[in-house]
Amino acid sequence: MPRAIHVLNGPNLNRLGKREPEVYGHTTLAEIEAMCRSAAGDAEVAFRQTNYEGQLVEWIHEATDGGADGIIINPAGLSFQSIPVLDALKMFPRPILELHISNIHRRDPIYHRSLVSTVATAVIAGLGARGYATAMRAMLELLE
Ligand code: DHK
Repeated sequence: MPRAIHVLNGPNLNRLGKREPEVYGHTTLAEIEAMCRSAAGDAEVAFRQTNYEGQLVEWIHEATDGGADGIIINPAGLSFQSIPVLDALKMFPRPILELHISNIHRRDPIYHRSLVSTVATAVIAGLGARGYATAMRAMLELLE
């Protein structure tokens, strides 16, 4: 059975490409989705983005109930203050890879303490947009 991997993106990531290019680069979210799908091989990929906390929670529930084999999540600004997202991820019993395009630990201290990192299997930060392809390859290895 091909694996099912859900790639979930939080607020403002729909603006990638023109949003603070000095921090996030020029790659758009559509280009990142294409990178994920190509790195996934025959694995099924659900690729989503929302600016709404509740929607992200519901997609995590869907991944939990729908039997996703793994979640790759860039919670963006929700990483640092969303207990609902944290609580939803606590109910997901399979690998979770947290991803940040920028190295959050080299940035303003408001970006240093991610709540999601307390439940993530691993964290990737600072590789730019290509971090998504790295996360996909890592997830496929974790699921072998
Ligand atoms: C994206 C955001 O929107 C910020 O709020 C995060 C993350 C960093 C990123 O690097 O992908 O803190």
